[in-house]
Amino acid sequence: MKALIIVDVQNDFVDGGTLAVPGGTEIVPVINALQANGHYDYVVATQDLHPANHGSFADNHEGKLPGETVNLSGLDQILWPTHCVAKTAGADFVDDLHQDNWDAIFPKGTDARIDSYSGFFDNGKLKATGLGKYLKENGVNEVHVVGLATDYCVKFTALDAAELGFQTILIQDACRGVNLQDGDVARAITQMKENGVRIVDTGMLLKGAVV
Ligand code: VGL
Ligand code: ZN
Repeated sequence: MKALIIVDVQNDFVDGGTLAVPGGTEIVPVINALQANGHYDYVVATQDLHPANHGSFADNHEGKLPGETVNLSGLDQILWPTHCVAKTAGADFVDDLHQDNWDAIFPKGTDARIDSYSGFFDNGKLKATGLGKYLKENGVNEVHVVGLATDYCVKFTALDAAELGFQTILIQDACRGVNLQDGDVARAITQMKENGVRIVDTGMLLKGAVV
């Protein structure tokens, strides 16, 4: 069984959002084409969903700016602009993204004291979101990961998927990265490859060239 995991394609991560990932809007039609292909037994999405007082927001640390690092519950935490606050439009999925065929949605980052880049676990791996259990219970053995951002939530989702034993494919052109530091996306791709994640393009999949 194959699942498509759509990571954090939410208004705050695309053009006009508070943490807009460059080119983020461009992946929406690509992901829609992948969903329409009928290739997947399951389509699931993750949703970055923070309380307003979340510890990853620079606004919640006096005198700190986005891009700076603090200690949050014992872990190094990069500070971000306030984003994906629950019950705000920024946390909603992008309107043009087809959502009618989704099987499940997994929220993450809901605890103010801990961030959660991966769709499977929070950053300290204290709690699971339920995504891994859901996929295993449904007999999924292969996952394809797409979404935002390549160098954060997509990367950690793909790494955890591989570690959990799923055959894991990253569909490179259906993702975009933040590139806080030059080369972050390229390094993320290398790290995923080194950990057993296969890197492909949408064109290869739609042609049936990925087996
Ligand atoms: C993300 C930074 C903060 C992501 C989420 O979805 O990649 N990045 N929160
Ligand atoms: Zn976040």
